[in-house]
Amino acid sequence: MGKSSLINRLARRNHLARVGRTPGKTTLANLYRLDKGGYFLDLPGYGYMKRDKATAAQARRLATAFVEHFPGLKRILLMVDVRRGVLDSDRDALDWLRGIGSPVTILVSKIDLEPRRTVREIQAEWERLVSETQQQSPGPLTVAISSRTGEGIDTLSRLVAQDLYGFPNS
Ligand SMILES: Nc1nc2c(ncn2[C@@H]2O[C@H](COP(=O)(O)OP(=O)(O)O)[C@@H](O)[C@H]2O)c(=O)[nH]1
Ligand SMILES: [Mg+2]
Repeated sequence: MGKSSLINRLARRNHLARVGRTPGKTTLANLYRLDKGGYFLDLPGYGYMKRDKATAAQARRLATAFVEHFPGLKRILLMVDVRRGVLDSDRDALDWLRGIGSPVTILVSKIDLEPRRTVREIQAEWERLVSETQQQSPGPLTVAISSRTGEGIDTLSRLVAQDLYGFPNS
């Protein structure tokens, strides 16, 4: 999906998070403590990955435990691959995440792999979907990013700083 690559970009480090050859294989949660305070939590994905049902259910339980009991959760970033479009499992996840009450922002990832127009279309589709039940959300509903080219990383970086420290200082 590109979560580890994004974390390395945000942290300006090359090997902080391990980038996998088989995306979406990690079933562990990774917690990053930020220098200026606060945490960035990397949770495994859901649905489409190549793994058995039991493991998928376990990943979901792990995510649920963190997300529902983490105090002061400022924002949920849901990363989706621009090449995949919107899947049923994405809608399910969105339904679940909405119930948590923190603002949800979709990170449309790997945008270097698609033409600009396709990226805009996919992003608009996500924008519509999220706005259905989240009209008055602080911050953007979607951010298009590429950890390869760096596009969108500053925007996201500022959003995280805004959420955690109240001003975009990173
Ligand atoms: N083209 C492209 N590939 C990416 C991007 N981000 C990650 N990848 C690749 O996708 C694969 C999985 O990346 P990783 O960061 O480990 O994803 P994770 O499993 O979600 O943590 C690796 O081969 C990365 O090089 C991106 O923005 N563009
Ligand atoms: Mg990873």
